[in-house]
Amino acid sequence: MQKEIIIQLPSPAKRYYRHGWQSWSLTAWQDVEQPLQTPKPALLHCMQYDAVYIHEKRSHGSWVGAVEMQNGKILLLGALNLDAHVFLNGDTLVGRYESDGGEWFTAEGNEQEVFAQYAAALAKSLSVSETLSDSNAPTVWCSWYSFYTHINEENLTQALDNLGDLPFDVFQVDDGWQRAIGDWIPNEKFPGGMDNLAAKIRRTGRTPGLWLAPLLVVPNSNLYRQHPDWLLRDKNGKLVSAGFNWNEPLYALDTTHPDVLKWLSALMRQIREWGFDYVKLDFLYAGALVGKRHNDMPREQAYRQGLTVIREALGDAYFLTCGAPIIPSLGLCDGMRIGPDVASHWASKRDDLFLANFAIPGTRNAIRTTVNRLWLAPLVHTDPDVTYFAAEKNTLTPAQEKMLQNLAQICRYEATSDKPNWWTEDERKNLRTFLEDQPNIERKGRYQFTLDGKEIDFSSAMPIPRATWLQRILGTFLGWAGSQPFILRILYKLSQRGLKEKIAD
Ligand code: 9PG
Repeated sequence: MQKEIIIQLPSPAKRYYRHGWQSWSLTAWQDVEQPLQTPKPALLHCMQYDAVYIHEKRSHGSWVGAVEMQNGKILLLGALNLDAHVFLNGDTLVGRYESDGGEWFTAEGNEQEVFAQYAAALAKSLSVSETLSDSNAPTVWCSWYSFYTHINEENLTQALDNLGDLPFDVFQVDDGWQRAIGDWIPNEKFPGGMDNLAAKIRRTGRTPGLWLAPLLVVPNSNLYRQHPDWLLRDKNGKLVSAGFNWNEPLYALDTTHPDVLKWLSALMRQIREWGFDYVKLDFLYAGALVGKRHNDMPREQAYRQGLTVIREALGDAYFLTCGAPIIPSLGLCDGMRIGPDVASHWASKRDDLFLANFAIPGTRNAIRTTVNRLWLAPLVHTDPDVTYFAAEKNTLTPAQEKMLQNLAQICRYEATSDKPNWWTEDERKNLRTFLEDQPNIERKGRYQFTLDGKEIDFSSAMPIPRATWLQRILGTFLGWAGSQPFILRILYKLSQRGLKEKIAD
């Protein structure tokens, strides 16, 4: 048990490996001479990064940090327990637990080796089963990136039928079926009920999958009105913000409240009873925000306690975590999203230069963080998010689409969200080959691999663009605007208009 550890670097630091807090948070090797700017907007800090350390000026990251030194070697410092952070402080690496303290792991040497050793140590301390790493994740068709929330019984049934005999194990219904965030009952677009839809999916030979964000609550829900005492509050009794999405402010459940745990357990059993055997639980970071809990304990321990109850209630369902604090989820889930969302575009000037935010949906952001987290593979199925096959429906170049597909094969987690009627005959064929092939993968370097002997290089997705001072000034204004709920509401309305065209057949 050690609250703080300080390690002298044997050789000066060149690059620092910063590890993001939750699925979407930036994870990358950064040049120590070029500190990162604070990402914007502030209203979304708590849903993309760990807000506690958002203004930290030193290079830093969650649970683990590594330094590439002048002598070419890697020095890694990693926590083996929860609620820990690592900082690069001049010529030392500093690790600190937020609460009582815990165990530390250090290793020096070859990059692949030190990360593998850390993963092995984590497997022990978090009791991760060893069988996971040898198995493939199921192949998934997911509704999000083509329908967004505009799903209903008819269009999903249509998509299901149109998949034909493509080898997808899972048909996963994403966001849009629920009455409200907090009220996990089907809305008016699903008059037949979720059990009915699950049965329909099952009849096609696929496993029914469902999305929920069970730790979030919006003011517009019955849960919020009925159980104000279940919500996470700060020491002054004020509700803790869990961000802003779906045009609504978000709040979090207190997973140390016994009634919340009972409710979570009942909810998970309900989903299983409906017939869903693949469950994607999203926005899970909400359970690990700073607050004063019913049962006082460190925030990530509170989260892990909640997740333990969820895991138990889910039984043998496949459990995918998303928007999830990484280390506190290990050993309790089958799969984990290890990067931000992909998007139909490669990168965005607004997000890269004005907002300095690399956790926002975008294909380059997704590839960057996912590749830098591949060392997690022995501990969980690593989900890089979906791949695109319908070239007409996105602005990615063929090479960028291919890079994403190669990454999915390296992760052995293959999914798409394209509407089946978007594919040309050739694209359908490519998708089939992608799902059926199991290429032989070798890692050649930090960003280099071979797939069946063919060289793949992810280097072009790695740079972290830097803004000019003018862009920074404009960014300050944009960041302010992005933190005003009324401006976000206007942007939401506009995006909904553009969406109609994007999701059209
Ligand atoms: C459904 C989606 C999909 C998707 C999830 C998650 O504001 N944000 O930073 C932000 C990031 C990701 C996100 C939503 C908002 O998407 O990753 O696959 O399930 O929710 O709403």
